[in-house]
Amino acid sequence: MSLSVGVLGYRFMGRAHANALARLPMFFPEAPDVERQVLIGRDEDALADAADRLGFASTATDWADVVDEVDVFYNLGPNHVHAEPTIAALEAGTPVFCEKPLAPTLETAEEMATAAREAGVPAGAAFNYRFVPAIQYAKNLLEAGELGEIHHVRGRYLQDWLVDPAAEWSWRNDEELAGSGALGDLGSHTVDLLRFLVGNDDLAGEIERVSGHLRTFVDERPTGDGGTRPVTVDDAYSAQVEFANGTMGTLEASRFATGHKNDHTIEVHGSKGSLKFSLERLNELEVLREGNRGYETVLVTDEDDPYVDHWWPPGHVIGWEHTFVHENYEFLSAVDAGEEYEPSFEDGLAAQRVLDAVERSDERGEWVSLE
Ligand code: SOE
Repeated sequence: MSLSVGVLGYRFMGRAHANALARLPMFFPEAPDVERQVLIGRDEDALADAADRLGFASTATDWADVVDEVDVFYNLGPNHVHAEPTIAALEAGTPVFCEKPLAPTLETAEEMATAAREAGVPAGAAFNYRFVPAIQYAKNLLEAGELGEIHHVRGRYLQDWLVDPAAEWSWRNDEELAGSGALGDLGSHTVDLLRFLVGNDDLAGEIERVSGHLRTFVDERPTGDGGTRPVTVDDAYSAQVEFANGTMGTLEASRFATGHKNDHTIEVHGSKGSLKFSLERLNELEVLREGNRGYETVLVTDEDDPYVDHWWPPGHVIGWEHTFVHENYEFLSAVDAGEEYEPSFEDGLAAQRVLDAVERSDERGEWVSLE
């Protein structure tokens, strides 16, 4: 059966997911056939050009005309556009794949998760970094107990695209449109990855309380038409977190980390060993195994490593865009089989709870327990 897909959004994430859909027949022949049926956007000229380049059969300027006409709805729009079309699609019984973070606020994320529960169809949160082979290799090590009791986790996501005060204002700088800045945009990835790696009860469990700090370094930006608009979200955050089983976590993200472009690193320290992952070297995992004096660098590109056999022989490394192919393969396979998909909206909501607690902690200047 071929799945018709309607996609809202055609810029950065639109290209990443359209590229992923186009790769599936060639590299994941067992994936369901997918028809890129309709691309949704507001600017008709830009939309027509994007539909042509991204391989969509048609376009629409109103999502309401689409969400009950396709087999799957992708919401790749800005955060403030996630809820309404997604809930409408779910109420029409259409499975949804929504970019992260789920919503600008915890309250809206709860509404979206409730709609997904009531719809009873797959609702995926597009946390693509779960689908890095090295991350799944790390998860397998952790769940096999190879690192022992987990004492520390550390997640850091550093970019520098806003360090120039002349960098233009965008929706990502606005609390109404985005919800938060680096916290939601980057911190949501880190929180989800830590939940994926050590979130089960045998390891760290869930994050239970946080102490957060948010900072805006530049509070007004040019809008390109000679005007300016205020920045009403964080440029950077840091947080201490405590997991249910006592694991200590240190998290941070910044859009002002000069010299760092897309530097997402995860570290885990256990009683029997440690591991370190860096997105800038995403084919590798550094592992300190029990009894060894130093880390070994594992090149996670063997045929039996996750997803690698779909691509190239050992050592022929993959890239950032391949994580989108993997997540689209898994999501569309779940839709086709009528099965659950993770990360679901429950995972999106769980991440949103942590983001909200970090913001509340920053406001109060004290530790905050998750509700
Ligand atoms: C921010 O610049 C951003 O594009 C995030 O929105 C993405 O989720 C991340 O994967 C890369 O950086």
